[in-house]
Amino acid sequence: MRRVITYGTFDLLHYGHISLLQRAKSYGDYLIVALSTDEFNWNEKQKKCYFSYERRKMLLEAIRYVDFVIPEESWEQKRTDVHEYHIDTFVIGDDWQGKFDFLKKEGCEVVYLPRTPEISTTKIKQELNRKV
Ligand code: C2G
Repeated sequence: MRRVITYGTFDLLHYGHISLLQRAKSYGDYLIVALSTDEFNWNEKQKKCYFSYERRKMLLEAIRYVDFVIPEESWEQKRTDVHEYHIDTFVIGDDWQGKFDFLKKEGCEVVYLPRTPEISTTKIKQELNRKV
């Protein structure tokens, strides 16, 4: 069984996220999503999520491509995650191009996928604010 992992915030879940998850799943049989906790988002990414971790986790678990959701609590956990979960392939959007190549040394394939360019959580929030 080929195991894939990806990481992210996935707030205001949209079709760009789904497309990433669908493509990530195509690299294996089992997809783990390491979901950024509310604390990690705020402390490390200065992101204030609209939905709480539990709500974002519930949404991800409802997606057919997602097999298991774990918390992302630190930047460093990727190295241990790939061993703990016997990961074959790490997948993430190409906005992170090159940032996680160190995982190749852990015996993990690293894949950067093209983002869906026209959609983002920030854009959704901006457009909703304009319509108010
Ligand atoms: N994504 C995408 N297209 C978009 C928006 C997002 O393909 N229009 C992808 C991102 O490239 C990422 C995933 O969907 O692979 C989740 O996006 P975010 O929630 O924005 O994730 P991010 O904040 O980049 O967190 O340790 C890694 C970080 O946790 C990644």
